[in-house]
Amino acid sequence: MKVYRAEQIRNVALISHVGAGKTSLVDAALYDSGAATRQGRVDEGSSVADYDPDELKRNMTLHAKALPVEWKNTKINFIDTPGYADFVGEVKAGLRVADAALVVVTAEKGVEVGTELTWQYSDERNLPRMVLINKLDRENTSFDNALKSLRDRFGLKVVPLQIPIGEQSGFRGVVDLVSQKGFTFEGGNKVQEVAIPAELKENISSYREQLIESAVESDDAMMEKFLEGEELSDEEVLSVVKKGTRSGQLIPVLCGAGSKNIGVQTLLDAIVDYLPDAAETVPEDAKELGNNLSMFVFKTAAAQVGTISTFRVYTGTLKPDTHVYNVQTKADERIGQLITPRGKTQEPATEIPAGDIGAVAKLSNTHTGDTLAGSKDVTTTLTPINFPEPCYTVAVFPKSQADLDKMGNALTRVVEEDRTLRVSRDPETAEVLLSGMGESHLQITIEAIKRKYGVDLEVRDPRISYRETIRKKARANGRHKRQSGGHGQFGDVWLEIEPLPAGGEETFVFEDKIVGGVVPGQYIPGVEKGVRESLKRGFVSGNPMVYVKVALVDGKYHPVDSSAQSFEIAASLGMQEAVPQASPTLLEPVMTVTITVPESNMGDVMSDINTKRGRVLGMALVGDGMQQITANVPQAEMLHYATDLRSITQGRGSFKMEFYQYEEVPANVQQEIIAQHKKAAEAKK
Ligand SMILES: Nc1nc2c(ncn2[C@@H]2O[C@H](COP(=O)(O)OP(=O)(O)OP(=O)(O)O)[C@@H](O)[C@H]2O)c(=O)[nH]1
Ligand SMILES: [Mg+2]
Repeated sequence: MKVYRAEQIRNVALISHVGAGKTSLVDAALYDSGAATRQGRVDEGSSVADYDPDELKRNMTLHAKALPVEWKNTKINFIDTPGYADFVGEVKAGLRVADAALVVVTAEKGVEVGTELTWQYSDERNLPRMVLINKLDRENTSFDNALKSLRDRFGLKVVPLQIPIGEQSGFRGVVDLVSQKGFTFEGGNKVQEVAIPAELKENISSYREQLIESAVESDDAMMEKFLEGEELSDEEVLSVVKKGTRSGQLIPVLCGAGSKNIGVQTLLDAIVDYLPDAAETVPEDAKELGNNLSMFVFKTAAAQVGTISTFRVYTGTLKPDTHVYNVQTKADERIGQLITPRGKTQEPATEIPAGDIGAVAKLSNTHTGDTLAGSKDVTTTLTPINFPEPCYTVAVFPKSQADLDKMGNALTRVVEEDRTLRVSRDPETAEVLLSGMGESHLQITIEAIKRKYGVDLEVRDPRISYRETIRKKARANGRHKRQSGGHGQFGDVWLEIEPLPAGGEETFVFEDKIVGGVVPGQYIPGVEKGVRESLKRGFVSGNPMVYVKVALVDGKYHPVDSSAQSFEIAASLGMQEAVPQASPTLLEPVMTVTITVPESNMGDVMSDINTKRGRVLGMALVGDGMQQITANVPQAEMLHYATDLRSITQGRGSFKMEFYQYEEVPANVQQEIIAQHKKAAEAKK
């Protein structure tokens, strides 16, 4: 592929609700531009873009990918992204290096939840955008309805740039409202200019008027001309549409059916004509670096040839066989061969200039989100990707010893690739926890770990760290006596136990109340140790006991047979006696949960919290029709909340949570936990 300068490059992220047809569109564009000899098809597994085994298996895009399409002396770097909500990190990564977004909606559904969410992410980056109303070939679709849903949701700045010729099975082309020309696409990648069908003529002038009216908002001189009733030339219209699109005052709407290859070439033309080029859009953080080479890595993925890092160059030019410095990790990285990535059919590149996207293999110390620079003098990093926090956690277990040995490394690697994953170890349960954006995200990660690193992992719900405590005072004796051969063992203690204030600073207090040396001082540490150990093990559920005060009040010793160890055992036996008389009970971690949902979902979210044994603390309006609910909910009920909330709000809701305090578990739930513990303990025997 020839080298394109920034002025000839358009970096366009494709975003949508899941399945709107983004990938099919890229496959058609690759075919139309001559990069592919046949049109790849996601349904047949022949897509150039969706080729990863996990993508093929699920028939959906899982990774952000750069797919350059050469069109009219311009390189359009499409960045295809997943529509499925769990992969929001990939969408954010794709948008991070794009200069514009192409929002795809279907003619069937118009605006969907995924459209709204990805629109919002584009707003976060102030990206100019265009909308494609896709799948216009399908039954029961309507351009007008889809357009209406767009304007209702995103405002009147959303205006058609094209209107369809024919509808549903008769959909065959588009009329371009600027040039007032008609194009039909019938058979493969052929396009034909046609006369505008008579029945559309009337519509066209009113749509064109609407387009111009919105576009002139971005240009005072043109606005004046327009208001005075003067006719604008086609060039003038093109230039104001361009200006309006770049400033975000206008969002042009196009028509198509990607898989049928209708409207794809007119879409490519519009991208070249109206979307900003890479030279216009150098961001402030990159400008500061002057001519120094700087590049931003938005994707890393393990492949057979080693890790492939995909990046956008912001300043300077990257050449093969050079060195770059990783500003984050301070690593010196050797750049070998340069690659122009294009799904499964990558090409070698001679250089990657500013504004373009490229890839290299085998960077050893570079991860997603890192900045690479041509010189060590560069110390500031480019703006990172605004990844969301993980909201779903599982515990992972190796299936065999071999898996155990390789597990740590594999987890570290996937977390470096995918920044919406986190690995941690629960210090209490000693479980390894993997957190991500949802059940599917984690499941796909586990499958990828098996395929790429040969590590077989099993997933379970994380164990909840319960606590035991007591509700009243008790007094009991513990006596350890053994006579075996010569030297015996003897210890005898009386313990008094009582609850400490729950939630207080102190979780355990030991008091030595021995008078008259009935238990000699040298054995007391043994008693305390025995008590502590038994508290650590727990008495009813296998969880540690807290908030208890234990006093050693009386005891006996034997001048020859007693030892610290004998007293340790006696104390432990004493605790076993005392606790059952002291109304032992279970405590569970309760979380403070902050949930943001559309107002219309409030009722359902609150009643769901009730079924989860939660307490709503308050709610507040946070703008844009969203409400924030704060509640305390037991952790045990929140393990699958990401999935529950998604189904209640169709994906519009989000939540955060943090530990609040330990609270007593209701009796019926306690019984279940205790029964489960008994069963597990039996199984171990
Ligand atoms: N009838 C019709 N079907 C289409 C069109 N475009 C795509 N499809 C079908 O819609 C389904 C989803 O297409 P994809 O291209 O994978 O959609 P996507 O937006 O990339 O999906 P995700 O990446 O998973 O979000 C496939 O079955 C396609 O064949 C179209 O223009 N018309
Ligand atoms: Mg896709």
